[in-house]
Amino acid sequence: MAISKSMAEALNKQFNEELGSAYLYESMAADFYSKNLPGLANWMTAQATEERTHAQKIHHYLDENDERVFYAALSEPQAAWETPLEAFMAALAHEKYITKCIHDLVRKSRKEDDIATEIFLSWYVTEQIEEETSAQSMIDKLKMVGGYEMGLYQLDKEASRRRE
Ligand code: OFO
Repeated sequence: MAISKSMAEALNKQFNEELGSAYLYESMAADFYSKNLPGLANWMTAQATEERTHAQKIHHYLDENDERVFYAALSEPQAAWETPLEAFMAALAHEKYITKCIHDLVRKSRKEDDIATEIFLSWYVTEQIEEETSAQSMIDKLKMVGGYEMGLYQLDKEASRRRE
């Protein structure tokens, strides 16, 4: 069982993208904490934890294929967003970008007739549907709340219950 060197590199790039996602969501969490929204911060921290598991899965897959990961420099994430709605819209846009990365990887695996990697990536394809849906659902709720502070307080409370 072996994957091509260029597939190993592409997966390594995705490994770093996943860590970059975690970094972005940690930054959003920091912004929410600083604005007294601990529930939304908790949501983002849980999301960041999930992103690290996405990275770990790639790490293991590369290990199993006698390859290794290399850590790349992470670019400085944005530190503040005007409103919670803007932060979640940025999160959704980021997830759409990640979905494209995953789909590109699937196309690459098909081109290389690398069936094992294609099947490995299918988990990510499904996961991305969930990732986009959960960001979209927060956007929908924030739009419903509008500028109503009590609504934001309730939503923050609801978001504090997210564990994974
Ligand atoms: Fe948010 O799915 Fe990984 O990056």
